[in-house]
Amino acid sequence: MVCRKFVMTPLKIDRRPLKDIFVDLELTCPTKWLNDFFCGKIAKALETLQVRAVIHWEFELDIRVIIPTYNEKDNITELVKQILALPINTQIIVVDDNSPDGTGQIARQLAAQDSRVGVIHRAGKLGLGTAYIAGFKKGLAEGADRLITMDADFSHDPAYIPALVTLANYYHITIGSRYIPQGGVVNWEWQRRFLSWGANAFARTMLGLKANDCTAGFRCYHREVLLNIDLDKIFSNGYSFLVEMLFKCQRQGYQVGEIPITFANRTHGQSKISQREIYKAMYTVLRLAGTRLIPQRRILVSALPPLPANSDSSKNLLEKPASHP
Ligand SMILES: Nc1nc2c(ncn2[C@@H]2O[C@H](COP(=O)(O)OP(=O)(O)O)[C@@H](O)[C@H]2O)c(=O)[nH]1
Ligand SMILES: [Mg+2]
Repeated sequence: MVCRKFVMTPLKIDRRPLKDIFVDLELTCPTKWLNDFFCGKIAKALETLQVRAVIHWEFELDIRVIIPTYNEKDNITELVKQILALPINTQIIVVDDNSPDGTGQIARQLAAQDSRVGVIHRAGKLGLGTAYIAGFKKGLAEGADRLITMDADFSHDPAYIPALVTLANYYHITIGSRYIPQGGVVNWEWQRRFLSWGANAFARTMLGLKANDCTAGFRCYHREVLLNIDLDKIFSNGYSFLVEMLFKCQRQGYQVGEIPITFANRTHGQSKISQREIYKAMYTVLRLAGTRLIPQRRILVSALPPLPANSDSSKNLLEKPASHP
């Protein structure tokens, strides 16, 4: 962990104001705990000298990318490589459900080679929703500030991750969206396009969701969001988890932002979405629609700055990343 700024101002001794002193220190400590400890000790020492100090410190964000996998042996190695090569510092949590094709063993080897990779091995195929929850719990326990979810099959291009994280400075949840201008889908047959579009329209209408792509699995959540949503009370264990999460986040008052992405159909392996998952998702939407009648107890959510209009940062978010085809 890097404590990049250590600023003290204003500085007064015995009520006589000194000139403002700004101290800019580069403190590098391996953990937040050590940082807190040292900064606390310095603050105490200043107090004894009757020096009043305002101390700000800034941490590099701890970003975790959670990748649920089931039979992704042809994708996982390259995906992990591309994520670790991004210009932002990220760690990875692979959640494998004992994939028969050996994805779990490959992930274990990747973790042995690089400490930024972690793996959760589960006994069998327990569903996409519970895989996300397992990844969230591990990431939160390890102190993650931003938790990103994405598919293992390159439908979600890792090159979009920096933009998702930047947009998260202004929103509690950010989504890589297919259904906003400049977003889209390539190489999907019309049936799958229709299914995705229909599921999205159904969920948005029935649940009053404001996001344009409510079924997207490419997301970045603030730590606060996942701490305040009771993950153990999420009903869906499969694909409809994504809709349920978004519904709960919106009801709590969290702000959702979207960046456009081009979603490419997988070239290796097969989709795991089944007819059963589709029926389960429809049931989830209807069940959640019923709960809209029950008033929601609002919690206090953190205030975030508005996205600067027409700034370089907002323009960059809309531009396709260089590595994207
Ligand atoms: N751990 C785990 N991962 C799953 C499960 N079902 C799907 N996945 C993973 O979830 C992601 C999305 O699944 P995918 O089959 O690509 O769905 P599609 O994009 O909707 O066709 C992929 O990375 C899958 O390997 C599951 O039951 N357990
Ligand atoms: Mg996929």
